[in-house]
Amino acid sequence: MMDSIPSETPPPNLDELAEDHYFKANPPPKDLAKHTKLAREFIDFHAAAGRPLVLVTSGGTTVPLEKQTVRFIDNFSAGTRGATSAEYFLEAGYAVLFLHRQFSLLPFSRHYSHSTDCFLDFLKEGPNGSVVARDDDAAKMLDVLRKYRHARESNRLLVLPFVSISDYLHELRSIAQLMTPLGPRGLLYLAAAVSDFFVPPDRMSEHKIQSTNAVDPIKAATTEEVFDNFDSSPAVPRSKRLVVDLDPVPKFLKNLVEGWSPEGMIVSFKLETDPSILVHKARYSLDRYQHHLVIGNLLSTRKWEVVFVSPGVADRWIRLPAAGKGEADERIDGVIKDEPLDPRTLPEGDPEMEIEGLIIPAVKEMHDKYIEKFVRRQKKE
Ligand code: 9Z3
Repeated sequence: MMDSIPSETPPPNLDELAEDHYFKANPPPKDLAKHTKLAREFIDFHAAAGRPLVLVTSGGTTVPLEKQTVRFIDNFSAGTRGATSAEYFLEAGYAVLFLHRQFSLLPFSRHYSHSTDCFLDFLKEGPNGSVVARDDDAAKMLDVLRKYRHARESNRLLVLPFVSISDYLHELRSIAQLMTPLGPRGLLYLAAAVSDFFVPPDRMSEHKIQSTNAVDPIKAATTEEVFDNFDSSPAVPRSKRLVVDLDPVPKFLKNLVEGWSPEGMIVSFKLETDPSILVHKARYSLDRYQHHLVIGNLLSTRKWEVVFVSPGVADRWIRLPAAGKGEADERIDGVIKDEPLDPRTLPEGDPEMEIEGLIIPAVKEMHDKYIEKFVRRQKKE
């Protein structure tokens, strides 16, 4: 007897399976529904106006060690890149959805927070019991205030917070999907410092991890499970050690490019500390995820230079000019460099210049071309 011919079932898509598993296993942040409602209204408003909209992600993502989180792992990012970029995007005519780590730097208020000064140092007593800006700070504050008011009053800026890595991924997925009506006018600018490792929920303690075994007998008596994440090394008493065993966070950039936001332009950042691998890693990420631009930066020089890595073109370094040099280009002291700067001999720059002031116009130029190409292709079809 002949075997029946099996019906043609497509092979399972491993990226989709990993996505499904991750988002089912890791609970969404409690405000996700509230945030998606705000994001939908904001996106639809700007999509209807035909305005470009950028999702800027910013700040570090925490890795909780306990479900009722007392302790977590964090990273260095204060959100400077994201908050500063958001201001330049607004200046370039974008609406900005700013998805940031709670309490990290925010556009506009960043000029007066997290600095060595307290914001009260910018103020003085004015006439009739009023409070006004100090003379030295007034002009700049007025400028920042006007830009901030304009962004708010024209509904150009929506600010949404996240805390943990799983909050971030849930928010990113939902917002990216909501950006569909923008088509190519949607830009995703992923500057958040995303953790590569996490504790999966099935290995995460519900309660605060104990540093002694004082409660073990109570737990044993009540037959409650005792959380166990300790190394069994006999050299150090078991009760004094905490061994943290982290899984890799699944890479969702491919899902983002192919599924969540297939028409938007996607810009990711690549952070390294070793200059000899930066460009290679950026190119690798681009090849692997097939998105549109990777901006590489080194921890030690990130405020002075970045490298643009995009498909089919040579790497492009963008640097702040040395003080007094005026023109910002790929040149430092007349020497064209296509290698990273030496962090020990960074040039004295103009303190008023920010590298995001060079990055955003360059990204916008690429985005404009991307939109044009998309529209041309659509007309042909
Ligand atoms: C960056 O590389 C950002 O530029 C910084 C900004 C985090 C260095 P600050 O907040 O720092 O201004 O102090 N962000 C992306 C780093 C990242 O996590 N990339 C991931 C990856 O390379 C995900 S796309 O795999």
